[in-house]
Amino acid sequence: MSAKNWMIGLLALMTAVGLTACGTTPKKETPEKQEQKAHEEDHHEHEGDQGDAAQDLPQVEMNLPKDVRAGKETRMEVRITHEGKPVNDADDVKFEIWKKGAPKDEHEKIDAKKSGDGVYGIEKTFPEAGEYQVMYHVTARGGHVMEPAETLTVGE
Ligand SMILES: [Cu+2]
Repeated sequence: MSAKNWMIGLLALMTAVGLTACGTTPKKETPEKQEQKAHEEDHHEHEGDQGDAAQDLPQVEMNLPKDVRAGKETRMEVRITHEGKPVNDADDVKFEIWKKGAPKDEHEKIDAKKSGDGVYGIEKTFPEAGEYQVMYHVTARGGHVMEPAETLTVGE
């Protein structure tokens, strides 16, 4: 009985790791698949030493601007909080941006800079109008937070 429960637990953990994993490991210049694997292993370690991780993860709120135009500098920000307070010591905050349908190796990753209390942002000029996907990757307080990309429409 305990062996079976253990298997279920392992499966649940693997699912959780899979959901939070991303292919962003800028320190290594390895092919994408290896990067992904390395990243997943990072997550795995976090899970192990943290126990009830979900409860402790920082909260990230992304507000994409409404009226975005091609060729015009656009500011995008996330606000990070942890246990109700702004997080000003995030280890790594990145934006990942790509034109809808673009392959993974054409995704642009931009490091965000802290610009306010718990606020981190980037400036990006979109070269052409169209539909873009935007997502964030936040590493802070021993956890990694990311969510499925949001669509941003860039006008002429
Ligand atoms: Cu990520």
